[in-house]
Amino acid sequence: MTRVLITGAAGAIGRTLHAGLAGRYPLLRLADVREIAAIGAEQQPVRADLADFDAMLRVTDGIDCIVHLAGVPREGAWDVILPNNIIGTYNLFEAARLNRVRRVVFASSNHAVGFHPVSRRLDPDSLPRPDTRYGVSKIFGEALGRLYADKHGLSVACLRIGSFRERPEDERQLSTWISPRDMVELARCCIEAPEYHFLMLYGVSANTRSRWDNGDAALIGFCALDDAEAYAADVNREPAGDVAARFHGGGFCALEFSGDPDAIV
Ligand code: 15L
Repeated sequence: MTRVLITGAAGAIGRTLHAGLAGRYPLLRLADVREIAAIGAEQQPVRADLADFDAMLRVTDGIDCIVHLAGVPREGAWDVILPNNIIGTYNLFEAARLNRVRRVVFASSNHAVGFHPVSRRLDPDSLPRPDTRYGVSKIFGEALGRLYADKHGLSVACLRIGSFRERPEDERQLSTWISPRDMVELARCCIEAPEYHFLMLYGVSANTRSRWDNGDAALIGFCALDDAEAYAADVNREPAGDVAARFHGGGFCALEFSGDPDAIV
C-alpha cells in the first residue's frame, strides 16, 4: 500500500495521522474541504467535497488505500448528516471501486453500538444499536464496507473509534479513550497489514476499564500502548445523567431522548 489517501485530513484525527504518517509512503494525498499545508514532498493536499461524486473520482484516482475520516463527527440534523455521512460515504466507496483502490479503512464510531447497556461487553459482532442519526450513518458506512468487500473484493477495515483526545477528560473516557499515538499506530496497521477481506475493530487504547473486546486487532499486529487509567485522578468526576450513564454511547444517548430507558436491554 504505497499510495495513501486520507479524507477529512484537516480534522482532529486527520491532522494527527498527517503528522504521524508523514514520510512513510511515497504518496500521501490529503483531502478536505478546508485548506491543508503539506509538510513533506510526498504529500498532495487537495480540496474536495465528498458530496461531489466527480471530485471523489479525481481524488481517489491512482490510490492504493484510503483512510476515510471525512464527515460530520457528531450528531447533527438530517440535512447535515445526509450529504456528508451518507451520500459522501457512498461516493467514496463507489469511486474507490471504479478506480480499483485496493483497501478502504473506514472511520466508524462507537455510536454505531451506543445503545447497548454498559453492563454488556461489546465485541466486533455486537449488533448495531445506533444512539443518534450520526450513529445510523456509521452503521450505513459499515454496511457499505461489507457490501464492497463481499461483492467487489475491496479489502475493508471498519474502526469503531472511541474518544479520540489528547487525554481522557471524564469518567466515561477512562474506558473509551484512544490516544493520538495509538490512533496513528492503528491506522498504520490497517494500511500496511497483508491481505484481509473485512475487519471490524474498536479504536480504543489499552484501557484497564475498556468494555470493548478487540481480539481482531492482533490479526493486523495492532497492540495499543496507552491506558487511560494513568489519568484517572485528573478526569472530571461530575456524574453523567441517568440515560448517559446506562449505555455505551454516553451523552449521545441522552440527546433528544424521549424513550423508556428500562425498555432498552
Ligand atoms: C465520536 O464518534 C465523536 O466523533 C467524538 O467527538 C466523541 O464524542 C466520541 O465519539 C466519544 O464517544 O467520546
